[in-house]
Amino acid sequence: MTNYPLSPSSKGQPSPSLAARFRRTLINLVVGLALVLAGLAIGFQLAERLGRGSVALPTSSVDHAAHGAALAATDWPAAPVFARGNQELAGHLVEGVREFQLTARPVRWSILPTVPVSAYTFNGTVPGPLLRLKPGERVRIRVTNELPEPTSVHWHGLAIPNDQDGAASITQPPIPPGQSYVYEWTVPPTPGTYWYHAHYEPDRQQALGLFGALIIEDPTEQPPEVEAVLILSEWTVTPAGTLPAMPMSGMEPNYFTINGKSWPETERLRVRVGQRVRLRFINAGQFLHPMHLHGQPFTVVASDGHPLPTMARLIKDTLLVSPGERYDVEFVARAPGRWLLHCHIAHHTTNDNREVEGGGGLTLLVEVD
Ligand SMILES: [Cu+2]
Repeated sequence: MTNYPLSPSSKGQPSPSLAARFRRTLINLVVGLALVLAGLAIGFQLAERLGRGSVALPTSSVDHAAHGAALAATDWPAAPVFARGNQELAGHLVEGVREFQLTARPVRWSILPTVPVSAYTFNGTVPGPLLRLKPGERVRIRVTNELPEPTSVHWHGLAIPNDQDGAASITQPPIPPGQSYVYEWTVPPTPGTYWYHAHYEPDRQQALGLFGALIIEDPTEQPPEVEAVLILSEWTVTPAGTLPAMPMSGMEPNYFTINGKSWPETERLRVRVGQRVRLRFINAGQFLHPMHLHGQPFTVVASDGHPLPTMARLIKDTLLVSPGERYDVEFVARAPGRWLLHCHIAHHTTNDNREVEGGGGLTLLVEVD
């Protein structure tokens, strides 16, 4: 084993002169500075290689205590009790580009006349506006953030440029409160069912209602006589207020909504025998929902926006729609009656564990005559 000499002074040798000490300090400073510069250079090169060298992307600073705390914001503006989300937003054509305004803002939203929730909304409703776009058209979507926290918008399922993807802290800085951000892209040539949702802390913001449907129309198709876009989601409503994020244990959601309303406030589908019906399911929540139709099966015609070839089309009466998934199903109304469409996880067809007027939560009536 080698014994290295200790410092000169510990060996009883004379102390170095003032000039020598000054020289050594200077050398130490120069070496230290060189190491810092080398470290910075390597860091920048790495960032460059990862493709994020040019933009400073602030990351989200999460206050974990506030993240999951109940929201009982009684001072938020209240949407009318019977307001409906998922209403088509036409936008304005400006020099060949269709412009839309989406404003993220907090609202007291009624999922039932007696059950208001503290919601984060696009344009004041849950879900936000329905965007129906044409393949190949250019759109410019200004998102204004009136929330008390940052946000961003992801265009789920769309093959668009990476810098328009809306993943906060990954492809763009989060949009700070009080500011706007403009997305602009060309609608891909892939007709089908898509959606948009917040991509800044989606466990909170998406769960609180920041989502909406986005349909790319098919100009070549013969549309069905009846079509419904059905966005599924969940809420946890406690005496202390609305829980924004999924609790870590012990408590599942107690309210379930289709287009922001629980049964019996969900919409009614009115159909005549022989009419073709298309349902576009979008699961904007965090739970699985096996959706079941009474009285007849349906055909699954599209998966995540993409039409299925005839050989791949399943005929089902119960279809599992997982979080983030979309399925388009079609059927020709067979017989008159009051036919239920509901989730087959029975708990999801209750309102706070109670059945009301033959259902609850994810229940919807198809009235055929
Ligand atoms: Cu369910």
